[in-house]
Formats: sequence, C-alpha cells, structure tokens
Amino acid sequence: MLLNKQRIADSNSTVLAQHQRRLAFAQQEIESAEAIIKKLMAFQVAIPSWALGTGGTRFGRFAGAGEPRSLEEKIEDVGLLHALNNSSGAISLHIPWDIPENGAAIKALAAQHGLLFDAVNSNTFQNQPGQKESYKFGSLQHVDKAVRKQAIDHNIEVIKHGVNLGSQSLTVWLADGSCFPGQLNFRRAFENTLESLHEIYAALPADWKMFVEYKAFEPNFYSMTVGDWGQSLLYATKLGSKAYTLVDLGHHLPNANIEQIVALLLMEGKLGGFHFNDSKYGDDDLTVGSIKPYQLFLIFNELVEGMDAKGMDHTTGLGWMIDASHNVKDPLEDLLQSVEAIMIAYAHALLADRKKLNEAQLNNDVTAAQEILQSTFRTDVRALVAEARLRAGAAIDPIGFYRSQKIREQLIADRGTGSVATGL
Ligand SMILES: [Mn+2]
Repeated sequence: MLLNKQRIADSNSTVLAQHQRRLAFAQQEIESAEAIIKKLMAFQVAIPSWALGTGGTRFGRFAGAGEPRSLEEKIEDVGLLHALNNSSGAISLHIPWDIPENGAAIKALAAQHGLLFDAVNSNTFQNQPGQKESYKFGSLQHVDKAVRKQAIDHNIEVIKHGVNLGSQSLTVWLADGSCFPGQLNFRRAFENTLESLHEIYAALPADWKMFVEYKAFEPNFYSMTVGDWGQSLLYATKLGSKAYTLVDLGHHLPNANIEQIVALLLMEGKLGGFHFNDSKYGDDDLTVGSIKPYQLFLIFNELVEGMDAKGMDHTTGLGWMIDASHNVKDPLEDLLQSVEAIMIAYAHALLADRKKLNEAQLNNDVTAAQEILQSTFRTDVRALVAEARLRAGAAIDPIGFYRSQKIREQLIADRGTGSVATGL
C-alpha cells in the first residue's frame, strides 16, 4: 500500500493548530530547537523484516491479522511506516526467512517506498529444511568442521544477497554456547568461532562491515560463546578493522550499565551497530522506551557525546536498528511507538548541555550533573519530533493517522485474517 501524501497532509491540517501551539512553547523553552529539528529529520532507524508480524514465545504465538505474506508485503509495511514518520527509511533482512529471489526487483520496490537495505542478518540458530548438518550443538563453534563449514557458507551466501540489494553490513548473532558445565571447552569454542568468523570476514566486500552481536544467555543457559561486550570486542579486534561490536539493549544481564559500555566501545572505535528494544527482565524485546525511558536517554546521551568526540555522523556513523518482537500489539503501531521513543531520546541527547555537564564533572559537582541530565530528560521535546515529521511531509500524529484511516483494516481486506509473517 502506497500512502497518498495528500491524505497525510489533509489529516495533518486537522491537528495543525494544536501542534503549532505546542511547537511555539517548545521553541521558547529550547534555544537550539531549529538545529535539533534538522538533525531529527536526517535520522533514520532500520526496521527488521521479522518485526512486521506478531511474534510469540515458546509457549505460543497469537497471530494478528493482515500480516505481510511475502518479502514484498514486508517492504510495503516498512514503506508505510516511513511515509508516516519519515524516520524508518531502511529495512534489515533476515536470511533465510526473507530470501530476495529477485534482488533487482526487490531493490526497485524498496526504492519506490524510499527505502534502503540496512545490515543483512544470518541465521545459524535453527536448522532449515533439507539442511545436511545440525546446529543443535552450535554452528561456528562446533567441534565438527563440516558443521562449521556449512554455517560459514551460509553467512557468505547472506553477504551475496546483501551485495545485490546494496546492503553494506552483515550482522552475526550466534546462539552458540553450552547449557551445562563441562559440555564445552571454552577455549576451543572461542578458537573455532574466531577461525570461522575469519573465513566469513575474508568474504566481506571492501566497503562492508561485520557486526558481532553478543548476548548473555538464551538459548544456551550456562555459557554463550559471544556472551558479552568483552568477548565481542575480542573477536572484532582480532578480526580486523571491518569488524565491530553490536549492542542489543536486551542482551545484557540485569542492571548492566549499557551507557558505560557504549561509551567505551565508541572510544575504541569498535561500536558498529545498535539494536533497540526494551526489557524488564531479560531479552524481552518490548517496545523501545516502554519500560526504562531514562536509561534509553542516558544511552543516547553517551552515543551523541561519543560520536561527536570522534566527529562521526549521527545518521550514518552507526547502524541503527529496532530488534523487537510484538506479541500483544499491532506490530506497525508498536514500531511507530518504538521509533518515536528513539527520536525523543535522540532529541534529548542533542539538547543536553554538554559544556555545563563537563564543567560540573570537572568540579565534582555531582548535584549539578544530575540536575543537567534530569532537567533535559524532563523537557518535553515531542513537538520538535512532530515538527521534523511535518516538514518532511509525514504525519504529525502517526498512530492517530494509522487508526483514523483504518490502515490495519485495509491490510486485512487485502491480505486476509489468516496470514502469518515469517519470523520469530
Ligand atoms: Mn539483536
């Protein structure tokens, strides 16, 4: 479904007066409002192809209705999001859930919706139909070279799909690890994994990056072979300059100081990508900002501070992606909420008075440092985020538009009630 821009403009006119009142207030309060709006307009967050259907847990999955039935329909859904918020201009594909059979046609369809292809993601955490070797005891870490080779070949095939689409990065997340003490020799598992990653790395085109994503636990519960940022950084450092660590917010042990992790990875020039979600307990994959919005702001604050210190472009310097699962909400509404939360956190990070914060730090003025961060976090920047959308021809109120225009109902009419999207 291609959204008619006029339809969005007509809908915007009904909430324009209210928006302008809020914007005028924000502009009075925030001196740098105009610069923040311009940066918000440029910022883009990739949508993963597996997040467009209703997710589930190992206990069950309650599919929604009107879910995309094909990669083409997934691209249409991301196009819809991008038309509504102008901040979802890329899609991240998961292979083999979404194999582009005709790369040129898929690329052309995405371009019609103004979308680029972000990182491609490999999958060696499941066996696929007809697959010769099993990943039950790992993939790149496996004690059997034949299993490792199959997993390496799969990753190289994923790179080839990505090249056809114009992607420039590969994300490798491994379920490899062990469930019980004694099951693995940790050193051998690491060395096998590193050797396998080296072979994949050698197949990367010159302008590509490899993102090594870590996760503390699940599906393995005793050890993970890429279990934390230290291990990921070790692999990325040994692999070379095209390899980076990827931080997924849900992949830490409870209460980990993620803002400190990203600050140090940026300092080392080894932070490559970011997966947004939120969680209460573990890898809950909930809507971004739904549980711990202050933590999200603190992370963004370090991201912007660290990127500015390195002279990195906020939009292109890192791979930004949502990695969430929508079990009880309409996935498109959930993604609109997630992108909104990211934009608000980014706006807050841009707003933070770094000069004053630096002075407070150098003077050991702990109270002032807290005041600066908390008053920034409590400033209402939503009108700036809405204004960035309005100027780009997107919706002032994306969820309001989505609901009033009955978009899901139209998708159900087109696709039926029984469609189930591929993914988790
Ligand atoms: Mn992830």
